[in-house]
Amino acid sequence: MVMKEEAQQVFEEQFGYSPALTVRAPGRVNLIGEHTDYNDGFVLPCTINYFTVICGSARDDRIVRVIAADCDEQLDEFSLDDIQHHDTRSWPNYVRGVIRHLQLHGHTFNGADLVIKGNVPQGAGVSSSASVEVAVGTFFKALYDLPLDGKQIALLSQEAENKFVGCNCGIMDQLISALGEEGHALLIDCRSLDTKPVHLPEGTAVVIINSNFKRTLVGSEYNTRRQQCEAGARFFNKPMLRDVTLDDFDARQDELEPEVAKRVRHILTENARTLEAADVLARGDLERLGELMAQSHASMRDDFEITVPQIDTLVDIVKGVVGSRGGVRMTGGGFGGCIVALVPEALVPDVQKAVAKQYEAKTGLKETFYVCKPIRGAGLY
Ligand code: GAF
Repeated sequence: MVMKEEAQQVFEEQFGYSPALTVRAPGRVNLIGEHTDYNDGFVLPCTINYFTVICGSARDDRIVRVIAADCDEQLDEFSLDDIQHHDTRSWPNYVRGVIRHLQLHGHTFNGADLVIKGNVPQGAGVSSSASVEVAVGTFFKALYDLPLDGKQIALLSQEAENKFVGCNCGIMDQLISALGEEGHALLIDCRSLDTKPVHLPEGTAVVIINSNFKRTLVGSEYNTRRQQCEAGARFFNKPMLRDVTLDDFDARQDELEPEVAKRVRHILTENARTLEAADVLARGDLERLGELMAQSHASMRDDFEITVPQIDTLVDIVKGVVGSRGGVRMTGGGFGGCIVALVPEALVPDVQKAVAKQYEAKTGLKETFYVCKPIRGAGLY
């Protein structure tokens, strides 16, 4: 049974009637452009064929009932007139937060019954939470015909994550989940929110490998990195690091606090790499893309300091197989999680074999291996 039918079956069993509609929103993997989004910079993510499904129906009162099919079918029930932060469970806040922020933006609607189900790996840095948020926004838009486009749903979802859930993320994850295109990555200008689809070359596989290194530091370290980037922009007297050039940096880097200087260098060089990566990917130049991804990884390891040894080991193993025929780097917020590789499809079995043979032996951890395809962004399912 596919996920849509599984979600619908849970709905019928729990609520005793059939859902009116079903939506889905994908997770994502970022090909390059890490931690640049909250600096108003550039990112190049693509959606993955792992997603969150929501099926449900409107109610004629003010009650919302939500069942999380993957969390032992836990029920969260609340009134639209009193949406509070849930203090003992985390998943309800992604739903409550988006609904609250829809209200704060003036959208009016009645309650709903819904079931949420998903297969985006959780806690791996492939945006399972953003896909839930965007699915909730897309569901209420479809159910109540709300005047919202994908960009607005993404912005609302990010606002909910920042202000209701309490995580200070940028816009990348929600925007790609809402606007992704089948077979394409999306170059996103995180200042203007302009997007440009970049077709993935035929015969190229998007491989994601979860290191299964538990990400524990990610919340606090993410906020520290943000503060250091803000300090860097203030030093140059600019609104954002987007406004600082590499020439500005070269001229004054010695005056900066050394750790801040490294963070700034990562952001400035990563923005340049991301723009070039979009061009070379569009031309199908996997060799140059591979160089840029290697530089990005080194910059995350040495300047932004967000990789861990297990991730570096995984990247080295894959690079050893792929050589100049593709690219590999850590992806996502950092401190564990996943690596991403863009490689010719014919190389995938060799990559998988090398990782299976070497990663556990070197680190004591067993990887999880995914071969993904970019699917269209959030919508009716
Ligand atoms: C997390 C955040 F949610 C994104 O906004 C982005 O900053 C990313 O880390 C790092 O590139 O996924």
